[in-house]
Amino acid sequence: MGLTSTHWGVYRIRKSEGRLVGLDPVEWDRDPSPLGRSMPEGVRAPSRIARPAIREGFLKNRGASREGRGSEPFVEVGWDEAFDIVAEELQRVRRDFGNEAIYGGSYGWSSAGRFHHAQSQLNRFLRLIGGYTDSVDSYSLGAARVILRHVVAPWEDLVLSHTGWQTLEQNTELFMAFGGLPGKNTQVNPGGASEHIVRPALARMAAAGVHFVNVSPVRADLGDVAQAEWVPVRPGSDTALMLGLAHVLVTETLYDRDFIERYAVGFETFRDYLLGHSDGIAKDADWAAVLTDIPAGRIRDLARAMASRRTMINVAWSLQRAEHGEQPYWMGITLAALLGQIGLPGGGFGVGYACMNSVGAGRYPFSGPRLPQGTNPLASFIPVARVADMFLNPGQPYDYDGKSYRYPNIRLVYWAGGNIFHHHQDINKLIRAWRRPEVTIVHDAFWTAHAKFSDIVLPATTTLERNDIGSASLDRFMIAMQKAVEPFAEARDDYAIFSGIAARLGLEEAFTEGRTPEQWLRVLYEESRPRAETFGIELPDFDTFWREGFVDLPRPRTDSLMLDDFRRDPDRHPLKTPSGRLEITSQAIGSFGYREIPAHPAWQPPAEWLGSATAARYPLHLLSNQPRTRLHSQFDHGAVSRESKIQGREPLTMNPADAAARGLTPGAVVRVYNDRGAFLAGLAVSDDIRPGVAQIATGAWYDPVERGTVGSLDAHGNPNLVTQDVGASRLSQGCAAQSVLVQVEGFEGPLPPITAFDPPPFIQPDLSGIPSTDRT
Ligand SMILES: Nc1nc2c(c(=O)[nH]1)N[C@H]1C(S)=C(S)[C@@H](COP(=O)(O)OP(=O)(O)OC[C@H]3O[C@@H](n4cnc5c(=O)[nH]c(N)nc54)[C@H](O)[C@@H]3O)O[C@H]1N2
Ligand SMILES: Nc1nc2c(c(=O)[nH]1)N[C@H]1C(S)=C(S)[C@@H](COP(=O)(O)OP(=O)(O)OC[C@H]3O[C@@H](n4cnc5c(=O)[nH]c(N)nc54)[C@H](O)[C@@H]3O)O[C@H]1N2
Ligand SMILES: [Mo]
Repeated sequence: MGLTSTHWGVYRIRKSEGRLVGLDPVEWDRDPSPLGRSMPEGVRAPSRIARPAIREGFLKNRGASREGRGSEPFVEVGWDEAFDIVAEELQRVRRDFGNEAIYGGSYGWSSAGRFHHAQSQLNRFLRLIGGYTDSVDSYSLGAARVILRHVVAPWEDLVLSHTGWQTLEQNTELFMAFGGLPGKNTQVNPGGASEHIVRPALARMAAAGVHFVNVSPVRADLGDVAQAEWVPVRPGSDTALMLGLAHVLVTETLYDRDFIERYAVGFETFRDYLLGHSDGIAKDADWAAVLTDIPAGRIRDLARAMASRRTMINVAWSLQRAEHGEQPYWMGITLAALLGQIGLPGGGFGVGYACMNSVGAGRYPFSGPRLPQGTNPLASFIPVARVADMFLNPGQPYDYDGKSYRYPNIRLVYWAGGNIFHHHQDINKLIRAWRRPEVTIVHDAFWTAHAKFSDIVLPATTTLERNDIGSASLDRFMIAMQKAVEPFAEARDDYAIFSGIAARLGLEEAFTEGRTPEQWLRVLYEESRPRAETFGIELPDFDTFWREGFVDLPRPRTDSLMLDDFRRDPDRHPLKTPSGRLEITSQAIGSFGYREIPAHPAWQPPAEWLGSATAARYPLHLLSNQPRTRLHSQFDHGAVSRESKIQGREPLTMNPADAAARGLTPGAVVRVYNDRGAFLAGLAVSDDIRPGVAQIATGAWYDPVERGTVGSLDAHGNPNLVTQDVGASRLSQGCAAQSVLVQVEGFEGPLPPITAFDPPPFIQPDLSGIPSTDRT
């Protein structure tokens, strides 16, 4: 049977009488993800977009009607009419305002498969028509990406060179996991996770006697290692904890002075801060204990243990998705520098173990087939998480990484492969911002909130409805992805959609290069063979690959060892920092003059955390982490996600004491709120979450009780109703979703129904052309 590849794994397609009935994990995957179970039924769900649809007001009055976004019904139209309108709007905006007025930053994970990758197709199309305003960085790693390149190395270099799990198993004695090592997150990998390696690796390490310390408000973040030690830190206080640890290392001279001297710059300035010489406050264990809720004695013991063992310090990405999110990364690396084990097997630091499957895979960083996207002729960009600010403040200045920029004036927004009404913070602010552009266009397979808030909605196929090639960096297999079912209703591939629009603009040949999708697959695959050869990998020809269904790529003979060449000879292998060394103090960052991020790592209290004045009114810190039951918002309507809901709502977990203090019982529907917004959730209680903290996964589809309305209650549990839309700092402008305080109360009154998975209302609905079996 043929294979398909998703961000959460590779599956064999099981059919019965021509119908897709199941996706079975491949035999080589020892820890397959259950998420595949959501797909066979999920791709034929009522929330599929059947045909092109245009918001009623837009059809009549175009941009003048944009207040109607999210509330007005849609009119279904034919593809020709849709293409005409899209082409007309693109031409108008380009002519009147220039290409800069098109926002194509289109953040989102799309689907696996290298050719039918929605965002790559969009980039290729928009670059061909003269460019667009783009986005840089990511929601995943906004703060980390910027700080890492200043103080150690570009994130891309680090992530590809993480020390392999096998080396950790053989050498690490103590694994300090800030944010834990949550198995749930290792289900996925962008572009494909053909073999799940992390949980088996953790089991081997535990068996080998590695001691794991889970520094997290949530015990389950290291739930795969039964004997892991739990340090239930206050959310947002990890930098204070790390400073407390560093204080012990420095004052008890447990740190590696030779390492610091040879490999780092700026230690003295930092030491003066740490010891309180520069500001009168010693960042000692007692100081840290007050901020973190971790007793001083325990902090001292941990520091001494770290200094006496081969220690790996890993910092989960969640820690930097916060106000001052740069700090735990900078400070984590500083702590590793003090231990002096960077570049040694099993020691040093990690910046993403267990955040995804591939980190630490120890494989060749081989670049497989990729769609050529061209280059954007325009330089216009924003840091991705500033998107609502861009819409709200055209022409206004903002800072980013030491420079000052102005927000462009966006007239047309084009999205393919993302869901901003899932991923962006402060949805009520987003709704106001989203009313600013004149036109919003989206391709998706499903009626997500993003689609419901758009003017022009074009139905895309899903992975299972087309052939493609699965190939992700550091992943073990290349996969011949086989079409499993016919496209739903009138859905088309993103490629076909852009080809149709390009034809209206006289650019069809330039966009398609005269190729069918199948011809593209062959060309992209063949183009990747010489790249493979540079790693000594011999790929079979395309026909053999397609016939056999996959290529098992060889592993390098030895695991990679992060920064070992730098350790061997820092003069011959300097870092890409200004000094060529680890920058414990960064002159560059100091020169930017940002008050909130001085020249060395420092504790900067966030505006929202349990230590701030706001906690008097909103006494719970809300963690919105990655979901176990889906990838972000994808297949929230699928079986695995829906089985986890409580009274149809996303589960919110609280400590039993916090629930009891509010008179709340498990299974109840609760209202979670702050000054920014409110959502409903289903209550779960657990001793495995520290008091003062509530946790809800991201990804429940936004379900406003009053459609299209700022301030509406969300019936379903999207945490971005309450999160803050502020930059981590002016340095990175990264997303700060984790810094948020809320209150939780029982929900009284009639429960609003869940309508998130229903299509929007249509006028003149004409479903006659759609086979009734596709509608179930
Ligand atoms: N509060 C809070 N918010 C967060 C986070 C958090 O931790 N807390 N995490 C953030 C992070 S790290 C991320 S990465 C983002 C994720 O945010 P997104 O990447 O926007 O989330 P997805 O749900 O993966 O959205 C992908 C969309 O693409 C569609 N799609 C899939 N395949 C195709 C295709 O072939 N063609 C087209 N046209 N569409 C397709 C899917 O149906 C889906 O609607 O969320 C961010 N938001
Ligand atoms: N199943 C599944 N896996 C995924 C994804 C998904 O949607 N579904 N998304 C993928 C993506 S796009 C990304 S970017 C990665 C993200 O990887 P991460 O950002 O690391 O993932 P999260 O689950 O948000 O956070 C990990 C844990 O950190 C803890 N945490 C939160 N705040 C703090 C804090 O202040 N201090 C400490 N010490 N701990 C804290 C939370 O309890 C949380 O469970 O995950 C990827 N993996
Ligand atoms: Mo992410």
